[in-house]
Amino acid sequence: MTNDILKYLREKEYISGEVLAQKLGVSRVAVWKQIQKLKNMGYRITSDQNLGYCLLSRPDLLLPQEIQRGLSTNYIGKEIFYFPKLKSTNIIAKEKALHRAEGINEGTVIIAERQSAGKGRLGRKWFSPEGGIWLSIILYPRLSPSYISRITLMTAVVVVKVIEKCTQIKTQIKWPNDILINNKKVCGILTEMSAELDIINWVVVGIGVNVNIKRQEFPKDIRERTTSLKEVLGKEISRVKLVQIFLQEFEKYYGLLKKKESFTILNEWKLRSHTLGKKIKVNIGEKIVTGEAIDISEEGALILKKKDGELIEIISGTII
Ligand code: BT5
Repeated sequence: MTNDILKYLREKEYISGEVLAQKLGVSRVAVWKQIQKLKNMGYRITSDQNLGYCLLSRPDLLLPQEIQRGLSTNYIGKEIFYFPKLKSTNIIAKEKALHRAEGINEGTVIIAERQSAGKGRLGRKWFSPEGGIWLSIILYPRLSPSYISRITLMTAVVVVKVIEKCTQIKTQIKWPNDILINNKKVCGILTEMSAELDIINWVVVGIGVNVNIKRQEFPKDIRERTTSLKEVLGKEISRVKLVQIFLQEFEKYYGLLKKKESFTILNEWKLRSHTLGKKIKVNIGEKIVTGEAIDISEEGALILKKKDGELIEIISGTII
């Protein structure tokens, strides 16, 4: 019912409790209760004895009704599960992805104001206080598991485009999953999947963007390597808007990927690469390899030219 009340509150400057009750077919007390609920969520609503209720401002919370208002996607974000706090949106998304048969559709989004156990790759921690965007999208692509790296690259391209669109800030992509501003990390992507030999069961794409977070809030051990949009811009920006544009762009690029048109995505990735052309060291688990990053393969692997001229393809690793 809160959604309906919000709709009416937005339509007029003032609307009386009586009219609202009539429109919704409930009692005035029920309307009052819903108004209190909205206030508790952060909506500022005044009430005038003669005129009724008036919506003064909306909170910058990532509430589904705010994100979905004016969202022009066909399926990404049509269903949003919202949590003021949870362990990790990827964990919940993975649990939900198992329930496809029970109506968890492709494009379902899990979003949280903060995470108590945000995850990075390889068991690393992801710091996720209030003010960031921590979200995961559930996908069921009919693609081979070899597409997984391309999904991460595609998401990186989408994030870069969205940040540019919303803030005009120039960003770069550090292979495979970091978005940087002036060499500092502003966003990380965590793609997880379950697959059979040649078919993906589900994919969960998690993104974490430091939006309205103050520099001093970051833990000391990562502060020097980390930034937020607020720090770079010197002001806060609307996270709801950013999420809306992200979901729209994501649907567009994911559509290309599903049609196996990776070419555009790879080209856009290369244009914004922080990695290509650089001499780097990559930790690939069992060893560290050194060389020049010369290209990205069609599958999304990093192509490294070693000192002796040998070319190697790295599917997954961490640049150190
Ligand atoms: C990543 O891992 O960069 C993937 C991060 C994905 C986070 C999202 S949030 C929504 C969804 N739900 C989750 O639980 N996770 C996803 P990796 O490349 O392993 O980088 C992790 C490293 O980044 C850490 O070891 C820190 O050094 C650094 N780090 C941690 N928190 C950070 C932050 N908020 N901003 C920038 N760097 C951070």
